[in-house]
Amino acid sequence: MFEVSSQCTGRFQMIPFKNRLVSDYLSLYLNVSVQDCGGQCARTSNCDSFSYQPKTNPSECYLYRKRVWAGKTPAVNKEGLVTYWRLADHCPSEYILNTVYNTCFKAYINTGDETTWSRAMTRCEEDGGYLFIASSMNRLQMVTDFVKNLKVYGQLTYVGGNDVYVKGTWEWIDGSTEFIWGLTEPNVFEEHCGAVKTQNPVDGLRDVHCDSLYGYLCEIPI
Ligand SMILES: [Ca+2]
Repeated sequence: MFEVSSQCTGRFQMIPFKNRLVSDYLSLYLNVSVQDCGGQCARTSNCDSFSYQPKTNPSECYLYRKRVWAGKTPAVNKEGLVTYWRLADHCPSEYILNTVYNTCFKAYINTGDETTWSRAMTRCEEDGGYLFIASSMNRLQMVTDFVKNLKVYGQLTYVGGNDVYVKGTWEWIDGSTEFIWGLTEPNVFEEHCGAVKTQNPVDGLRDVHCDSLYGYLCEIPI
């Protein structure tokens, strides 16, 4: 993470997914440093992430309207590109802060919230985040604790893992590839989206059909 300050401030975090240029960027700056690229993003009110290519001459700095993520389309391969997300200062209302992971969490698991995986992702994006990254046992436990506090017990609930973009290659929104699968999962090749059972998320992830209607878990890093 690095911080940019001058008249405008911003905090940015490098994320694991690399080498992919999302082609609907807001603007391109050439021959600036990574700090100046972050500064341009910080000064641009609707900039939520940027990608920086330090190796070309001139260097390239792309600003985005959203926090772009692994698998986001339209995207093209671009070697050496590193992506950073602008971090929020605080959780939006109705989101719960987790101070261990510096992330905000919200469960859309009430009756009427059920939707498809891609609509759930869009809904999380509208909040400024993405579908929850349940890439470790600690993070699966976090779902358990949060849902227990809510005293809400849903059924299957979408999280951000998927192999929508490269079939058979499962990844999280941030490009990480650690998956703790439930017993016998992933078990169906046509199931390309990740879900957990809110009663017992630590039993591991399941692959499900992306068009199934489920609740979902959103997160926003801070
Ligand atoms: Ca399955």
